[in-house]
Amino acid sequence: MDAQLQQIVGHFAVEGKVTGIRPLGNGLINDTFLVETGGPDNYVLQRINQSIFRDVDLLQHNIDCVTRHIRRKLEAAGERDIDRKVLRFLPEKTTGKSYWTDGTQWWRVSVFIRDALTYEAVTPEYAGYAGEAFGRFEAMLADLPDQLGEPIPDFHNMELRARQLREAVAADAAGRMADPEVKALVEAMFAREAEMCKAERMFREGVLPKRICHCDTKVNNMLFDRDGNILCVIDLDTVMPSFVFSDFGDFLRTAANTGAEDDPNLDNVDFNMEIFRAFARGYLSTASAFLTPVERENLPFAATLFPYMQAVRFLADYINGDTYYKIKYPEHNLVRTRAQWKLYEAACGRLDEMALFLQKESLN
Ligand code: GN1
Ligand code: MG
Repeated sequence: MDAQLQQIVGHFAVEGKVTGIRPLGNGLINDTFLVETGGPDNYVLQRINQSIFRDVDLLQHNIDCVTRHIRRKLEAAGERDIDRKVLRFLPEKTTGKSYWTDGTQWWRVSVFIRDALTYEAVTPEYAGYAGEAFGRFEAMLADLPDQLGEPIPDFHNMELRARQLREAVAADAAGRMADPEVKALVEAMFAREAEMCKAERMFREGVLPKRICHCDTKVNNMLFDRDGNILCVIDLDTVMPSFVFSDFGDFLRTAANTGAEDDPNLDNVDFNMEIFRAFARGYLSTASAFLTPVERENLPFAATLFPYMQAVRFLADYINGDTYYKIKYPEHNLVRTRAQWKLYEAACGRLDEMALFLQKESLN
């Protein structure tokens, strides 16, 4: 067992003797470990990527407010087994804060939720449960009394993401613009830019609200019980005010993709309408109460926006020389870009079908 990690865990009030610490999950940003103990609970230790989350105080403030609020709601609703339905972060022993830092690295510990399963892909049935869960998550946070900040400013702002791509192209820090494929992808992205930035325009016009959203609704950020019900939504780093498109679109970006996010074989990548229908139906069952007509009408747009935004972000990172996402091989961000672009085009081809489905659902 890594002695340094063990010492870091020692700053938190874990119960029981630590018997093992090993890597957990496959997030692209933070480093995550499972801490095994002889006590009643195991724990999750995370090193927060501070080059991305620059204001850890603000980040943890958001997470503390959100978990506290959800816990209260679950208690008020008379839920049982609450510790499996919302994350619980341990206080650091001397400061009482939900993180510990030595000034160069930032760490936090949460209770590992027992008997929970994670998936990289879901069935339509599970997608339906996920839709309900995200609608409920947004509904529960609608009356959050605290003010949340943006741990990554303008995180899902498409105008910003397009600007960052433009800056990456101009700087060409890794000399990758010489590749004609990269150039063609950049051009294809800019040709769709105006259309894909419509949410920001609607927001400025006052016709689209922001609500507190999760903003990283990948399939693997959800914990399921053995029956496929969602226990809990994890990875709360990006919870912040955003358009509902964020949660709707980003879930489908991973769940409705018939291939992997970084699938090297583009024949595997397509937009699965069965997953769309199941997820949308589940989401509407809990979100209909608060969605405005503009939000609802644009849910199909959201399903195209997120593969587009992710393609823009992966390509910008590739052009910048891979400074943001963890990569496993030199072309990884380009391979990811191709797969997300293919998914974007597939989702665009289904826009009418998605709209029709949602219209029919609203009549039911
Ligand atoms: C990152 O941390 P992780 O792997 O759950 C990223 C998301 C991207 C995702 C792509 C803070 O999420 O926005 O959609 O990778 N998170 C951040 O897989 O940038
Ligand atoms: Mg994650």
